[in-house]
Amino acid sequence: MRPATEMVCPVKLSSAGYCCIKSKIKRQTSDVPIALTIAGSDSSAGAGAQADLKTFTALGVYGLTAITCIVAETPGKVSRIQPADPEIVREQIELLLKSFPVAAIKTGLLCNAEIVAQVARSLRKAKGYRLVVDPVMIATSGDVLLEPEAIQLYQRDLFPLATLITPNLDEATRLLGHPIRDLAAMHRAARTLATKYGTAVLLKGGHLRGPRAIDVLSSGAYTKEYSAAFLPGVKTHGTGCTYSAAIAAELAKGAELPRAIAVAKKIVSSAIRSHFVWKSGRGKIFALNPRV
Ligand code: PXL
Repeated sequence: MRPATEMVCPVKLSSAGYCCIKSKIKRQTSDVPIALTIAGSDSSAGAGAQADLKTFTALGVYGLTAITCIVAETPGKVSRIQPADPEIVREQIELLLKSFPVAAIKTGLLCNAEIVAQVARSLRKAKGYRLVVDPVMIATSGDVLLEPEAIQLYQRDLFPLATLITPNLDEATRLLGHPIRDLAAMHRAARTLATKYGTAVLLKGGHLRGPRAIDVLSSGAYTKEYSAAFLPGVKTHGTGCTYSAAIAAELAKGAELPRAIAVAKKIVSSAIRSHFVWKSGRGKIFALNPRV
């Protein structure tokens, strides 16, 4: 073997003195789209900011995060929620939006009224992004994740900034004040919410048990259904997060809203179909597998 001192770098040094291997280092600006998630941290990584990042990556989008709270949990059991100081939430969002060309943003769990108000203030100052608001209120496990006072602020401050709002049936029931029991009622509810908030609404019907999981998009101008086979027996955790993150990723790539939702619906169905399952001391643990 030749001694190290005799090794010659095959490419010339740049003016800064760095060895620049042209074939390996790309110097032009990246054209990968960027999406930001403003969400809670789920320690089990099936929901929240972790699910969003996995989904962004699977869809070829570079993901950024602004963490709103830390949730100690496993699928099916929320053990503790620690909200972040609204000031650090503000700093994460404003720093990221000043520094990166963010094309799309999604909000997930915002935890309390102060954080909802702060997120709205920070987003109002920025321009040029498309916003998906997933109004996370209750976990699949039934645990309450959002302070009731925060729901007023969502409606007053955050919904007016949104390109799309993605409530599930429980969240839409909370927003409307009456239950939604079948597909015809879902159509009515989606239209009412779209008119009330002046933005597009994707009402997710996954909790209406039946052979198909049907969602209804209403934009005021049109209504559209998205349908996929309902997959029984998989204890899902994080499907809502994965869905809204996939929509944000497709919007970041420049897709029109109906197309972004169609792609996202396929990703979620595939993530459920190809789920992981492990045996543990407390029974089986399931996790989604977001991939294209
Ligand atoms: O799936 C809703 C959700 C969103 N965000 C975080 C969560 C959960 C559910 O547990 O922990 C951080």
